[in-house]
Amino acid sequence: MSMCLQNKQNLLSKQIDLKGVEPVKGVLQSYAIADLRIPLPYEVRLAPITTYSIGDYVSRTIQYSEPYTYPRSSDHVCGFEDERICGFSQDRTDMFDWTRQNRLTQNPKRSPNTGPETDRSGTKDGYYMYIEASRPRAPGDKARLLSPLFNVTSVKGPKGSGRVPYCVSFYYHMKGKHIGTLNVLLRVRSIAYVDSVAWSKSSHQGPDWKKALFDISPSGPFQIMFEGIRDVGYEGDIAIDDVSITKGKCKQDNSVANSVLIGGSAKLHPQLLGSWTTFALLCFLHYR
Ligand SMILES: [Ca+2]
Ligand SMILES: [Ca+2]
Repeated sequence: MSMCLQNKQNLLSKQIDLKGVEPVKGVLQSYAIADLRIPLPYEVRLAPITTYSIGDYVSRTIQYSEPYTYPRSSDHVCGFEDERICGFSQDRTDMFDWTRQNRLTQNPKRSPNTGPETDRSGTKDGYYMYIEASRPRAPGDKARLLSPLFNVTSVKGPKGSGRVPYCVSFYYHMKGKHIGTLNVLLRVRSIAYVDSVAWSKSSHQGPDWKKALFDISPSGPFQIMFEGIRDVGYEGDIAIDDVSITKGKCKQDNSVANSVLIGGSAKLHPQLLGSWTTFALLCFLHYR
């Protein structure tokens, strides 16, 4: 088994010694690489070496994601004002991406019958995230936006219950005759991950930003995922803003209006996403 790592600066080739152990199809094998430099992207090529020859390689591009937490652990409100969007990330297994924009960057030819005029704060330069329903989108197309990972494994709930409730709060804008569905999913990570729908809304919800507020009780490290699903037509833009994910049950007056972060500059707090700093590479080995 050999492996090549390549970035623009250099090429690194290593032979992986399986120590006489036959790899088993479908079983995950891991191999740690210590001397990578971040944040360079690398192309990884993995090729089997048999007694006859070197086989075809499989190739993947890997990229380091910087650990990120909200500026203060007390508020956790993301208004998407910083281009790093508070550590949220686009899902790459869906059909399209959420777009970040404000009133100044809106397309002047956009349909007035769908999408918000401004972000939730009502300012021209305030940003929001949205899905654009115009071409080339097709009915059923999905775009997913993932929150940072909340690593709750080491936290004990009240009276040792093991589950810590979290309050999820955000604003949504769903205006238009072709509005599809906005799902909020709870993704709990263990060896694989399990997604469950925690909140869902479909069809036209009026011309204004509306607030969603609900509790979740994740059983382990989790992410919140916003899934926009496009319906049959172009008047179906769905937008979100001011997302807050805080420990503890939701309070009636849990308004994020007073604690919106403008700018959202962040300092690194390694304890929340410490696992992301481990630059381990996992490859499935493909044998013929
Ligand atoms: Ca905003
Ligand atoms: Ca996507």
